[in-house]
Amino acid sequence: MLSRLARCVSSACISRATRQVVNGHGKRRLPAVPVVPYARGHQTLATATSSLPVVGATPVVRHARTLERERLLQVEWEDGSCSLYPFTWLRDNCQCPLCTLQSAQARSLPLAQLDVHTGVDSVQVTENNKVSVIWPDQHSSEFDPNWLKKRCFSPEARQARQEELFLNEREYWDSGLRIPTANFEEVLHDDKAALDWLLALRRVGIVYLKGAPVEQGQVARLSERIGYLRLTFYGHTWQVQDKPMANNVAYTSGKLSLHTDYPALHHPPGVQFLHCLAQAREGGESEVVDGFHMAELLRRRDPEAFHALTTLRVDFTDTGADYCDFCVQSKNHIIDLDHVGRVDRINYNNATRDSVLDFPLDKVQHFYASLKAYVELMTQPENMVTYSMEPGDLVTFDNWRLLHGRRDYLSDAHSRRHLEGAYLDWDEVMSRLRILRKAVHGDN
Ligand code: OGA
Ligand code: NM2
Ligand code: ZN
Ligand code: ZN
Repeated sequence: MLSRLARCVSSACISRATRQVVNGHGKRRLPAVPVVPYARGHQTLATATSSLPVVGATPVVRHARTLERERLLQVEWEDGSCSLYPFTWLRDNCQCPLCTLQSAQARSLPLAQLDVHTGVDSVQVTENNKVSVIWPDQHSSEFDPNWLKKRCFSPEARQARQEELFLNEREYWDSGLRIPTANFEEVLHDDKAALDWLLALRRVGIVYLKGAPVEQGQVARLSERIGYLRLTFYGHTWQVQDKPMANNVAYTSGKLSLHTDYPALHHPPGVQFLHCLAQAREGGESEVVDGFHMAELLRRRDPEAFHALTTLRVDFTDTGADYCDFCVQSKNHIIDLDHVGRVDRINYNNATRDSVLDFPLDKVQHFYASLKAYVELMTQPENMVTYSMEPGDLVTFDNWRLLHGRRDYLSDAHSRRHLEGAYLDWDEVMSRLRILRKAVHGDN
């Protein structure tokens, strides 16, 4: 029985996309993350976005049968591979109008009505290539082969499916990055251009848009292309200018060292837009670095520093008034890891890092040394990309991944530097990306 399962699992559902991450022994390994050999300057989006999902033909079911003892349905596909599906899962996901509210594509079957020990009365492959299941209470379900194949439980199929949903594979970069660049109006009006923009934003972490009208309101227009923007205490959109009695270091003409925005929130904005309306006569250049890449370098070169920054929770604080008055406190790791240990989010703004430091005395010195090691890595010229925004340029970037900064600038009555900014969250951006992918490439 074990060998039968093993045979089935190992041959099942290894799609083209996942084949490359399965080595000769059938063992999974994490895909290597390449540092892209970019040359200086900008690059078009066409070269920044690569692999698109291949829309395959409908898979044909050769045979379907039950493995009674294991309570699994085994589907053998035309190409000889097979997939296994637990009875309980199949019953839970019956697609009939009684079990699913079709208009919402949502489950209407309550868990109370699910027998988690259910058997199956009979199984057959219908003339139109569907898998039909009759349950012990004579309820019947019909499963579409495409739908089933997509939900195959093999590790390879699951990995491919998760990558398709969440696009967590990133291209790491350093000072050689040519920032992917597109035209602002094209992204607003053309679905393919918008899709390429969001794919590059996800994969590379930064996309430059040129040709935006030089007037306020453009970051809001671009947010509407996605859905809606993220309101914070700094307003729906916010004006980065040298202001008297600035309520944030960003609103001065001073240098901003590399930072992510808003680590004072427990859920910092995922995506940031900055639109240049006026540049300074002198200074004001932008700097960006790939925080994920730098974190991986730190993990390899200084594991103890990496450990400190991923385990110590640092207090951040932000008090003042803008959209309304605020008194914000958070505790964040400088480097957040996900459940499998991949770098997930960087939370670091030296301006809002609190003087309240909530760790034992004997951890303080090591924390500072660790943070310094990370910051020194990212400020190396070989890791940083510098550019100067011109009026009409609009930069979009992953605020969970990139650290950004600006050089100090000359501020006087004749030349007032002015950027307008807005935040979005990744859930909304990924939602638009999936819809555009469907519109441009069709559903698969
Ligand atoms: C900010 C910021 C960049 C700039 O406002 O948080 O990073 O170039 N601004 O002024
Ligand atoms: N604003 C003020 O972490 C931060 O304080 C970033 C940036 C919105 C430009 C806030
Ligand atoms: Zn049903
Ligand atoms: Zn910022």
